[in-house]
Amino acid sequence: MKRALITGITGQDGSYLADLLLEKGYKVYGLKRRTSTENYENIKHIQNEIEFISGDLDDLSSLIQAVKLSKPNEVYNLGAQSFVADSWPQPVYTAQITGLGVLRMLEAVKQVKQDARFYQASSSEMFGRVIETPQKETTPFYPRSPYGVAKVYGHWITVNYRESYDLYACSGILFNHESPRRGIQFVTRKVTDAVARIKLGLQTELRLGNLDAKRDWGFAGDYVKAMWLMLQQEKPDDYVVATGKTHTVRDLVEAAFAHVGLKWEDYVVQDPAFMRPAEVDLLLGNPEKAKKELGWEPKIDFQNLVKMMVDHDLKKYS
Ligand code: F7E
Repeated sequence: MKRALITGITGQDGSYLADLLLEKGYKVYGLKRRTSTENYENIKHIQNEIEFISGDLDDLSSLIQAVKLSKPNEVYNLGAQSFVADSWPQPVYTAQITGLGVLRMLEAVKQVKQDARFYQASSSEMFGRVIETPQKETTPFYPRSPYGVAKVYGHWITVNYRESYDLYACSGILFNHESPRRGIQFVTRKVTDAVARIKLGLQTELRLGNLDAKRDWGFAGDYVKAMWLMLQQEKPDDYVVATGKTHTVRDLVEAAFAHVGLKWEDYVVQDPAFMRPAEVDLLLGNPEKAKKELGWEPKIDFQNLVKMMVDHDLKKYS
C-alpha cells in the first residue's frame, strides 16, 4: 500500500487529491494545522479514512515528525497562504508559509526520507506581468504580488533540491482551478455563491473589483490528476497545467448570471476595495508538455465549470 502525506488537505486541492489517492488505494496522511475553529467541510466525506498529523509549515520540527510518522512514498505540498489579495496586508506571513514553508517541507523529506517523491504546488501567478503568451515551462517569471514572489522562491528551491540532492521533486505550475469546494473569497466562488443568493432573493448586489482581468480557469478535480501523474514518471520535471483558454472576469460573471436567467449588469457593482495594488492582467497557459508527456487532459471546460458551481450553490441555499 502506497503512503502519501498531503499538506493543505482541508483546502480545495487537498480534498480532491485525497479523494483520488484513496480511490487508488493509498494510505493518506494529512498535515493538520492548529486553528481556533476547525473547517473540515471539504473532507467531511472522507474524514475517517485520513490519518491526521499535527503540524505547521512554519515549524520544521513538526514536519520532520510528520515525515517520520507517515513514512510517505509521496509528499504533496499544497499548503500555503493562497489568497493573492491578502498577500499585500500579510507579506511576511505569506513569505514564511508560501515561500519558506516549501524549504522546510523539502528539508524534512531530505533529512528523513530522501526517496519520497515530492510535489510542489507552483502557480501561474509566478508569470505575473507576462513576458510571453501563452505561458509555458520556459517562460520567465515576473511575479506581481508578495504571493507570486513567495511562489517563485518555492518553485526554485524545489528545482534546487532536485538538482543538489537528487530528490524526485516536481513543480506543477497550475493555472487557476476552481470547483464547488473553492474558498468563498476567490472570484469564481464569490460570483457563483452570489448568483445563487441573488436568484433566491437572499442578496441584492455583488461587489467586485477588476472585471477586465483574464484567467485560464480549469476544474480542480482535473488538475489533481496531473499532480499525481507527475509523481509516477521515470524522471522528475516541471509542468504547466492549464486549459489553454482564457476568459475575463466579466465573461465569468456573464456566464454565471445567464445560467439562472439574470442579466449581470443589473446586480454587479464595481468596488475599488477589491482592486489590487498590482494586477496580473492576463494568464493563458500552454499545457502541451503535460498532455504529451503525462497523457493529461482537462475534462471540464469553462462553461460547464461555471454551471457546476452555480448549480451547487443554488442547491446549498435551496
Ligand atoms: O482572482 C479579479 C482579481 O482571487 C482572479 C489563487 O488560487 O489562482 C488564484 O489567484 C481575478 C484577479 O484568483 C474580484 O483581481 C475581480 O484578477 O480568484 P482570484 P487569483 O488571484 O488569480 C492562482 C493560480 C493561485 O495560485 C492563487 O493561489 O479576479 N477580481 N474582482 C477579484 N478577485 C477576487 N478574489 N474578488 C473580487 O471581488
